Amino acid sequence: MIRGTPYDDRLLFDDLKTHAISGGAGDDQIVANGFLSGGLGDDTLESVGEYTTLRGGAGADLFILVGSGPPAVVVDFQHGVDTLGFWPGDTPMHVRDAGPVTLVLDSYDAVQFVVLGHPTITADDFTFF
Ligand SMILES: [Ca+2]
Repeated sequence: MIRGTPYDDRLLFDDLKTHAISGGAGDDQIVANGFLSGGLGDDTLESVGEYTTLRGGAGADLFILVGSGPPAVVVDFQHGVDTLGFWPGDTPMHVRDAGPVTLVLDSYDAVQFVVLGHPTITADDFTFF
């Protein structure tokens, strides 16, 4: 487990290995593959690999999916508080399934983004850079 400090940390890993990272307190930026946890603060969690699990924790967190392939899973999205972010050039996505607890966004046949535990997601929950 890689742990951040109580301050604003930038934890960047582009090696595609599976990391377990906790940002701790502060407004952290975590870019990696694996199990990413923002903790307290307004964090940015960016998935760079496959099967990444993103947990923002408390605060207004930004979840970013990069690339394609098996899905990134957001486990604690808070409607009206957190944001789902996309970079230009990301493959167009559409909603495959929007059940009471799960939103699945995919492109073609590949699920890209799974959001668990949301009561409602609207256009205001997305940002496009
Ligand atoms: Ca947080």
